[in-house]
Amino acid sequence: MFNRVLIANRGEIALRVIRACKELGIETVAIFSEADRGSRYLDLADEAFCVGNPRSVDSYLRIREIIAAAEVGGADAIHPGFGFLSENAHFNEVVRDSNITFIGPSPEAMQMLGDKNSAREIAKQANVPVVPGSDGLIESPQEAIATARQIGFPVLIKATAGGGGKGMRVATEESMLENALEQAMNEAKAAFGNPGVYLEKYVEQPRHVEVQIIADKHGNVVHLWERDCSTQRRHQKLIEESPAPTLPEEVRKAICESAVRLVKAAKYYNAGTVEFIVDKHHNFYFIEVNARIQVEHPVTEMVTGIDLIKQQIRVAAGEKLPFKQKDIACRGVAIECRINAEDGDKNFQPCPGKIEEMFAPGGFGVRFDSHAHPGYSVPPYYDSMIGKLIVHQPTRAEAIACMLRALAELRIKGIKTTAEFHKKILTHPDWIENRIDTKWVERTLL
Ligand code: MV4
Repeated sequence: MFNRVLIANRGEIALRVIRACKELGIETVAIFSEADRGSRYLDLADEAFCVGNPRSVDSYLRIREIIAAAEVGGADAIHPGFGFLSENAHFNEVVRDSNITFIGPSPEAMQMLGDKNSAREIAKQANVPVVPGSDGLIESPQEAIATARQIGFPVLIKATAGGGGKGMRVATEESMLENALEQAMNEAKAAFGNPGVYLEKYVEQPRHVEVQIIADKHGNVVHLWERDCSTQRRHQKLIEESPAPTLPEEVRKAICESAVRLVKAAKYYNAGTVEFIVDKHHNFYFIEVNARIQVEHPVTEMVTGIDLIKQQIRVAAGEKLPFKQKDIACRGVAIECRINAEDGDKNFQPCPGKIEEMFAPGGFGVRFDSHAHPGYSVPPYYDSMIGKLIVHQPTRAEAIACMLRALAELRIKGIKTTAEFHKKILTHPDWIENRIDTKWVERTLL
């Protein structure tokens, strides 16, 4: 096992990883930017290094500075958290070349799955359903037209270097296609340095279902069931829950088994997520793989009773998974609300600033993962998530009631948060009765 882990991240997830390390008896090295200097969670680490100025490019994205902190701090492993460098295959490789263990997949697996077209090819080989579309990258407008005629409109042009909704373009009819293709390729080249695009049939009103997996370095792969993340706005998830409330049992089994097949085919190790979209007939299609731990991992932890961060660290250290698929139960229902420093009444505009007063909810079945505290100043430079409120209850109805109770207890004074917006969602009949899709928030509440 590792002696000392450097956490190449900040905020809530840095705190979450420090906690897991402490329980494993591992020392921790934190990094911080000038904007996070003095943040109280840094005190929980054994050592902390400043890696630069407030803007991410000047601190949390500085590979050389982070490696130097790991070397000076004597870290034998680096946990990347999510965001920042967590899915940067070059960073992953530099860490390996510095004889430090990256707590994540191999750079090769990360590279392969980070390219959405090659991930799609692996899915096909593994007999995992993909959305009908082009056979590989689009080489010409003629090819795009031929493919679109075959699968029918509307179609979606996706950047192979994109992901998470970046670099997508819909074409609803043939006359739009050539322009859309050119724009998509130019955008992809400018944003990602890679103009490659592929085509898919546009699936209307899908739900977003993702399967949590964990794989060790000995070829063992298990799934930890699925999460529904359909409640989102502009590709920013607001609420996640497990299990997915609308999946028939046989579909659920098939989607989870598909995720395991894909991960095995990619020779992937680490925790990871396989994303699918599910149409109204419960057909599911592979979309992409997230080769990192995700924000919403706690809902899976609650229903399975497995600490994903501890397990992720153990597999990175070469340990075998201590459980088999049949040992992984899914008990009850867990829901997570992301608490962001944003104004839900003003187009989710970020609201950085000082938290004057704060009371964190608690009680039976309630978990609040947050680095925020009274007197903490939310800096304006980073993602505005300041906490995650997670509940776990026997049934979905009880989980909703528990979340509303916990949201009412949560008090944050001095800045606006998304807590009020969550109350609107959780009391809406469409949400309660599962009549939603990935565009529901925008259609109904904005
Ligand atoms: C799609 C789709 C419809 N049809 N692909 C958006 C993020 C990226 N992971 C893939 N995304 C989508 N791909 C086809 N062929 C709709 C979306 C999509 C979406 C997916 C998951 C969660 C939220 C979403 C919001 C809008 C669109």
